[in-house]
Amino acid sequence: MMRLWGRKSSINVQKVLWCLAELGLKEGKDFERVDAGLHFGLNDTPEFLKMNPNGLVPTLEDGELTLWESNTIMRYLVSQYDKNGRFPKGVSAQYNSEKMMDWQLATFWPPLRTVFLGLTRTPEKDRDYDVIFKGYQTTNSTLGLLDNILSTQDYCSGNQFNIGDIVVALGVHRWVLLNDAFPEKTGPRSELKNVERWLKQLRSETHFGEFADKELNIVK
Ligand SMILES: N[C@@H](CCC(=O)N[C@@H](CS)C(=O)NCC(=O)O)C(=O)O
Repeated sequence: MMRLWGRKSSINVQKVLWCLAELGLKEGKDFERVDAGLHFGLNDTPEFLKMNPNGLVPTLEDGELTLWESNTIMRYLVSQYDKNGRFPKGVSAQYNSEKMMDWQLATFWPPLRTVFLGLTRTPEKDRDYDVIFKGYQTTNSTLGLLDNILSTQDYCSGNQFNIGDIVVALGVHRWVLLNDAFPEKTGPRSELKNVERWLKQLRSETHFGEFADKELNIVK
């Protein structure tokens, strides 16, 4: 059986779990999941490092294949397991989604990751609040671009839901939670009507609500 390594509180594991759910693959029946990372440990053992030398989750084992990098794992799952056409096919659908996945990794997430790590993983005495504030405000501007995209199409990946929406939505959800929990440290959060509409739509049409954090996981 396919095996996924990773704790449910990891945003990168959440991406994979949400994708599996959209594909109709069930934990315990179609794949098993092993809690790993943070207080669960395991990800620094020699056995784990043989599978993933980065010592990070998620890591997926499927038969002979071992994969790491959440976005790659999702691409693999869709290519192998989308038997019912949950995700759109065709060059333009695929690459409009790929574009958003690369944008999430390279542009959108890095400044927000600094905010997330600063506020939830760093002891108060070591925090750089200037960097945290700037990271959050940079993300506000970056998400203005997403809001514009969503003013002319239903999903960030195009007019159909795709895995690009999964990776971006989980990050946007953290952007909301960080401001809710630490408004005075992040500064104001931009009002983005189209982004709000899209998140609402994902909650009602997809498995988003099952995997997104209910609240920030704070470990310091
Ligand atoms: N680029 C990697 C990043 C993986 C990553 O940073 N994983 C974090 C959790 S989100 C991790 O394993 N942290 C160590 C831990 O949980 O112990 C991916 O997308 O899979």
